[in-house]
Amino acid sequence: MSSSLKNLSDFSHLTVENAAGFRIAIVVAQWNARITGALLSGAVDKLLAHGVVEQDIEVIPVPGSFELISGADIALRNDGFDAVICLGCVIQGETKHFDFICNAVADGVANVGIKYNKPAIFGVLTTDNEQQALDRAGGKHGNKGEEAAVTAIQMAHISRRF
Ligand code: RBF
Repeated sequence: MSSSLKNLSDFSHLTVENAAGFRIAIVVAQWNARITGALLSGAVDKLLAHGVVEQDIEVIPVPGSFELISGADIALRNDGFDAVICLGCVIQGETKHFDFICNAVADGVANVGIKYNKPAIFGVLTTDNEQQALDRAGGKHGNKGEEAAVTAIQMAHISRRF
């Protein structure tokens, strides 16, 4: 399993350029709020550490991960952001909701990025249980929010360059 080999907060294989001047939207789901709150903290701290100023980070809370799709669309349609980061946590339950939500959000976020020609980052944990999510929200496997922030910075640089 890749997560046992790779810590989500280990960026030693990457060169991350300064991100001063970038405007980043973060859409964050309120389901599993303890976990998505930790993802949000990780993402914001990472953006600040790489030079994004607080005023250039817009946090947009949405009810659940399914709404990350329309939240990302709302963020990018006004052309004010260099990237949108989508943060959520979907935990396997007793019904088929897990599969429907995960597939819809992955496809939806990708399609929003293509629609607006801007980076749309998938920072969504999809786990079997809460402990696996906690392990990836600042626990022993790092923080998916940090990984999403670093990905947003890298993709925003690439987007500006070409
Ligand atoms: N949203 C999440 O972000 N994570 C979840 O684990 C999650 N599980 C759900 C399970 C059920 C049975 C339902 C009905 C909704 C769930 N949602 C979850 C909310 C979903 O993303 C969305 O907000 C609602 O379905 C309304 O569109």
